[in-house]
Amino acid sequence: MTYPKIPLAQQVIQLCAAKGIAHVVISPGSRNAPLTIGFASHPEIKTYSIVDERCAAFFALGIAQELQQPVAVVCTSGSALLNYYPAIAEAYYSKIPLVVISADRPKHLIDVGDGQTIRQENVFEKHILFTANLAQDIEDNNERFSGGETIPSFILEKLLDINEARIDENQEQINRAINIAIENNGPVHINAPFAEPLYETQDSFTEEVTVIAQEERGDVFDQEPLNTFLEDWGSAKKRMVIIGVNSPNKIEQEFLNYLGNDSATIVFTESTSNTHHSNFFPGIDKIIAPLSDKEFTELQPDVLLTIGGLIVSKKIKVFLRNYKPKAHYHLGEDKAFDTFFCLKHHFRVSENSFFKELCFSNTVVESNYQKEWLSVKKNREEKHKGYLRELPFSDFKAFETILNTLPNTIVLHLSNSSTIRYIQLFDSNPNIVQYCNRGTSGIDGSTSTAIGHAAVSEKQNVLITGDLSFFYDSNALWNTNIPKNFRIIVINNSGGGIFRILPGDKNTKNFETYFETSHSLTAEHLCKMYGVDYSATSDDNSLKDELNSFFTASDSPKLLEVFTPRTVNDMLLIGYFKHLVD
Ligand SMILES: Cc1ncc(C[n+]2csc(CCOP(=O)(O)OP(=O)(O)O)c2C)c(N)n1
Repeated sequence: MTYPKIPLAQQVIQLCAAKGIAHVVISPGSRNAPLTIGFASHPEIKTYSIVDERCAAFFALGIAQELQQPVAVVCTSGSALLNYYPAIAEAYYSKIPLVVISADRPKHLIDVGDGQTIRQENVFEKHILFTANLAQDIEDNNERFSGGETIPSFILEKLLDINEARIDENQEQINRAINIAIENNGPVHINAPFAEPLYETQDSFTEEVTVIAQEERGDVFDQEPLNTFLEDWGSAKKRMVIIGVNSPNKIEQEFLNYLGNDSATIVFTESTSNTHHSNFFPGIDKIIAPLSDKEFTELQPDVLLTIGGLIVSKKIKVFLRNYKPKAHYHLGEDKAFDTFFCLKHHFRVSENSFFKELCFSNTVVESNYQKEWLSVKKNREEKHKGYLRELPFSDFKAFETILNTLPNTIVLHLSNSSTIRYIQLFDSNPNIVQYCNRGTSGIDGSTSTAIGHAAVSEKQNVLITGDLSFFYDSNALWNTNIPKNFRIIVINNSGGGIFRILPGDKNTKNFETYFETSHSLTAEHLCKMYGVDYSATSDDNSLKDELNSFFTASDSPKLLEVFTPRTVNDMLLIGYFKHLVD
């Protein structure tokens, strides 16, 4: 084994391993050499090398998303670290334990004209759960204190005392950072200053570390809010549940069935909720987009329970802000958002233990709420099928064809923004788990996240992405860890199709230049450069042909580029929403 001599680097590496960090994504640099050398040598840690830090951090996020474990990223000093920011913000809002470790210069070398140096301490302040600004080991600091000269013994003794205290403090800070990432599901930053020499190694760790255990979170119910909830819920004839981003199998099916079989309850689900029941209402926009004021009043719930992470549908947010329920409760162990400005209480407990309490309470009421809206749902389904039967080739049609062809066994990744919105209009296949970076809804890391997820997944992973999102994150393909069975489908509508769909004005001056950013790029050359099999299609029949063999085993990952008509797509979608009420 080859481990760094620098005690602080030894502490960081050993504590990461002891806390179960088994995957570390490293970007190249010199200041981080002590960490790189040690992590790469550690028998319990798998390391990945990715040059672009933005991609590296999203790749790590994908690993953490699949394994539900903390994953670390390691980079050098300077702007390298700032490139982690998009993924840190995504991890912050999507509640993913990302442990960011940056190497830094010693404090006295900051802002004195040294290269590759910025102010790294607390640099992610607004979107980080905790920052451990570590102190440099004094023993290691021959740059400042010895400068090649012998230090008088009385000074050396003092320095060693200070050093002892620093080592303890560093240890406490590293423990705390990793514990917080695990306990609270989110990003943390460990900033570690190292002085030269950076590359000196030894065969084993000599620095002893103390592991501080993280707190186990128990499900503790506050009886009073639970009683209030049961009263609100029990007396409501119109109960609404919305399930946002949620990991598969998190909520026991028994409880989902309980909700699905309650005649007073409507459960709206998004495709990223990964929850299913025949009485649920997937495709929120399909149900509510065409509603009149009178119908909105009929749909307005007495009580609302939200579960899981962020909600994609803008329409439901507008609806519930205008037609507020009497009370909104949120359920889940992580942070709650007051999305509808009427949040009454957040049950910070696991969904399953909450539903156990609910199922034991007798809250059955007579209600037609679900029945009436199920008939609206049925009607919309028929209209949906009729419209798609006649639909010319377009984004919408391509999504239908692709969704009908996806194998049952895959994990599906979706980019922002119209991709995830189109997908929501279709019923999800219950066998297919779906993910999308909805924390910040960025177009900057979808491919990297999907590849990270795929790298540790036993299943085949498929990404469906828009063209801007794909080209934005094309460095994601600069990665030697892409599984051969990984598949990318680029819906290339020659620009940001979402801007034609959003209620902005397409006649705005320079719409195509500054909003849609239309282009004629194709993914072909990138595929050639990165060794990805490439094929393209621009009509429904050839799309079906391509999809026939697209998912079967291959020697390289594959990308299918689907060209759709830029100026027609939006008209067809607008026509769809009109057709739903005709
Ligand atoms: C990093 C970042 N920059 C800008 C945006 C704003 N934005 C949202 S969607 C979008 C266009 C996406 O275009 P594309 O990937 O081609 O998908 P389409 O809308 O055509 O399906 C942009 C620029 C964003 N979400 N994230």
